[in-house]
Amino acid sequence: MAEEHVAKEHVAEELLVEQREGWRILTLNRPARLNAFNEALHRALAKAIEEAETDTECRAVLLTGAGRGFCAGQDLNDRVATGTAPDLGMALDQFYNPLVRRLRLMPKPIVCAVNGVAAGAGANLALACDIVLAARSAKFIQAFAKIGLVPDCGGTFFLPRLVGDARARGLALLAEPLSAEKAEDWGMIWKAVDDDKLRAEAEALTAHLATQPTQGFALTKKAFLASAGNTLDGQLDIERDLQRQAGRTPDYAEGTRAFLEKRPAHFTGKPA
Ligand code: LHQ
Repeated sequence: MAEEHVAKEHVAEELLVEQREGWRILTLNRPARLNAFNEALHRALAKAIEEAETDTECRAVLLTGAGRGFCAGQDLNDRVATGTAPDLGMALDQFYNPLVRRLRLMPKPIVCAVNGVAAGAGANLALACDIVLAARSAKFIQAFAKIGLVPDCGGTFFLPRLVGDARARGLALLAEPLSAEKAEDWGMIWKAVDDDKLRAEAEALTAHLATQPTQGFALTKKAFLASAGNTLDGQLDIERDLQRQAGRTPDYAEGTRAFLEKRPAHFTGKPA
C-alpha cells in the first residue's frame, strides 16, 4: 500500500495504531518484554479498541505484536511480592475481563496475527479474537501453571470449546508450548502461516473483511456469543431474530442483487 494511505499514529508508546482504508492495525509494543501487559498497555489497548468500535469508517481490526513475541501475558515485574498477598482478581476486573468482553462484543471482525510466543493471558487474548493466524514458529503457552495461577483471560472458557476438555486440561496443567501447526491441527486457531508471510496474509485478510457485510458480521458475532450458553431451541430463536435484522441491511439487498446480476457485490457495511 502506498505510504500516503498509511497514517501511523502513536496513541501511546506501548501501542501502535496504524490507520488503513476501512481498517486499522493495533500493535502491542513492548518488545523488550515480549509485549507483556502493564497498566499503560492495558489503558492504550482499551482506548484503541473503543475508538475502532465507535469509528463507523473502521470495519475490521488486526491485532499483533512488535518484535519476536506476540504477548507474554501479565508483566510479572509489576507483580513482585510486596509483602502482602496481592489481589489478582482486581487486575482481572479492571483490565483483562473488560478487554475480553470488549473483543467479543465488538461489532466488527478482529483478526489476530500471533507473530511469536503467546503466553499466559497473551495466549488467551489471541483466542478471544475472531480469526487467529499464527507464524509457524509461534508457540502458545498456558504459562499460568508455572507460577501457581489459573488460566485467565477466558482461557478456561475458550480452550475446552476449541480443543476439547482433555487437551484443554493438558495444556493448562502441563504448561507445555503448543506449536502453531498443532494449534491449527487441533482447531485452536484458523491457520499457521510461514513466518515471512504472516504479516502480508493477515493484512490481506483484514483488508478483505473490511470490504464485507459489516452489519452481518456484527450479528454473526452476536449469534456465536449467545451460542456458548444456549440450547438449540434458544439458538434457533436467536438466529431468527438476528436474520430478521440482517435481512433489512443494505448489504443483504446488494448481495442478492449482485448474485442475480452475476457481478461482485459492493458492500458498504452501513446499518439498515
Ligand atoms: C517478561 C515476561 C513477563 C515480564 C518475558 N513479564 N517480563 C493476570 C492477572 C494478574 C497477575 C498475574 O497474571 C495474570 C495473567 C498472566 O498472564 S499470568 C502469566 C504471565 N506470563 C508468564 O508467566 C510468561 C513468562 N514468560 C515466559 O515464560 C517466557 O518469557 C516465554 C516462554 C514467554 C518466552 O521465553 P523466551 O523466548 O526464552 O524469552 P525470555 O524468557 O528470555 O524473555 C525475553 C525477555 O522478556 C526477558 O527479559 P530480559 O531482560 O531478561 O531479556 C524476560 O524477562 C521478559 N519477559 N515474559 N510476563
